[in-house]
Amino acid sequence: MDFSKAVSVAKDEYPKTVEKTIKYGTAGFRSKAEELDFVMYRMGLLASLRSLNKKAVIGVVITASHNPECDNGVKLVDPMGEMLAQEWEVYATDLVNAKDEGIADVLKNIVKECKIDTSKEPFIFIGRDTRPSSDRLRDAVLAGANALNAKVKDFGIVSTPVIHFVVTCHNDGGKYGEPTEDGYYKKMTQAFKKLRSSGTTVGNYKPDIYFDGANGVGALMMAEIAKLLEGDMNIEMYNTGDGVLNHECGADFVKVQQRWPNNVPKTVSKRCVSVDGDADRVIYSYLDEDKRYHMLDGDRIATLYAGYIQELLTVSGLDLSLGLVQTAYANGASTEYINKKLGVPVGCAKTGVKHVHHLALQYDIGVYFEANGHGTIIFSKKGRETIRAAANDASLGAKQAGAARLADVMDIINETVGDAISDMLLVETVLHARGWSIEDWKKTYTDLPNRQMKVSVADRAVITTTDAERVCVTPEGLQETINKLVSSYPKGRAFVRPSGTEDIVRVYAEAATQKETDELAHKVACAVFEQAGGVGQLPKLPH
Ligand code: G16
Repeated sequence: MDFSKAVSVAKDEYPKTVEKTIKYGTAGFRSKAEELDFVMYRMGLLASLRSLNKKAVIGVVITASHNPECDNGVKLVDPMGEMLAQEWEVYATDLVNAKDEGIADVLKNIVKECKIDTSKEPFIFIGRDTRPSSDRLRDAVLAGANALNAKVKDFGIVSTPVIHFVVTCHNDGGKYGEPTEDGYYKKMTQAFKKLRSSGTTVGNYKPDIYFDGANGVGALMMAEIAKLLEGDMNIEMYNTGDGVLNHECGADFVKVQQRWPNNVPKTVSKRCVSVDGDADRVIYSYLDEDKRYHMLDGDRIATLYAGYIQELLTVSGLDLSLGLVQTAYANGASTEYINKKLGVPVGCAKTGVKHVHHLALQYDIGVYFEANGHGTIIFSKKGRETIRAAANDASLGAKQAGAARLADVMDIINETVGDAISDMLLVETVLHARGWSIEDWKKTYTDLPNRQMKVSVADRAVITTTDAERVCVTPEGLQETINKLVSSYPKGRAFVRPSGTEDIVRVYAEAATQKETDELAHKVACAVFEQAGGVGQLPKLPH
């Protein structure tokens, strides 16, 4: 393959503008949008080679998800909807950090090491979020694809989960669904309607929600879904695009700030569903009679799902393993509830869907969720086949009905990746099946008070961790300080880790009361600031 065009376009149109080393993070490259043109161009090149390597369509999503509107980023999607394989993250990092004239050598090396047959035509699916910079950065990806003569299908402005879905559907010959945006809406809403055929208002459950679209693509997608669900759900939409993306609204805002999103009416007991900037995360909230804020995050969703699936497995009599995977951010109370009350095995992985997904693969039915609302359910081949066979076996009597419901759950859920809208539809399904209000759901267990903080440091790479990020290895002495602080708070727990999507260090703390939790989080944040090269002002005590 001749890479001279790739080099000349890089030099003339997409020259490298950043000297610092850039790393492939938790979910791809993410930075200020103005620093990313050359990165996107090179990801167009890389996605083309990956497509040849896998002899399949590869997805590219231009988004910085929950980050502020001025940021942007890129996520690469492997053939079966997985995140880009980790060995290719290394190639991505090499390619992005090469000098313009060094691109050809990196590309040649990838071709050689992966024994890529370059005689075929690469094929890429591309999608982007609503950020103003996304259009320009899409052109940069296209230029990279074009330099390697790739065929490209541009899906325009779509959520990240849609690209995961269409890539999977195309590569498996349509078994998973129709590889179009419409096919995505159709598959989920049809299964949803089937599961709720017994009527909309059941017990304490009412089919009314507020939807907080974070002023992003989730609002556009929900507008389509709402049309298809007319009569089944009453969805009132807020933060649909008039305001700034992710600003004082959306899943990350409500989760981290533990506050009701801006612009959404403060109606007591109403379920509010917040999604993030690329609609792959979801968080539920409500206000009680005293207008106190309550949040039901990824941990709550995971426990709701696991309990429901466990029940369906009992009804259907199917012998399939069920397990749940969380990260260090999971609330201690949720882990205890899963272990002790549900009796479902629970594992802990590093932050990032790629890590939790991997661990969930060991079960026939693996539920994985990050507390930030990013997660899904995956089914093994055996799990899928067993469920489908039982769902079609009339001789099973009542057991068949349980299996049929499990089969519908498989159709609602977007197995390819965490998907805010599909996750929401399954939450609504379970609440409906149980006749639960959001307060009923909240009563299942009591969260330990928790707090997240961000600390700016000169170089967040000085923080390294181990044990699924629960223990800090460097800088030396920081973990000892954290241990000492934690030991003086009943039910205390805290950890620190460098973010893989923002230029900050994240701090998480839990303790018996909110006041103590805030104090502990603040003390740990100050320790990070002092021992890991903090910049700017000392972190302030949260209120
Ligand atoms: C991405 C990843 C998530 C991760 C989040 C935060 O989410 O896909 O798995 O939890 O980043 O990562 P970090 O704490 O390293 O910044 P998204 O929704 O921003 O793409």
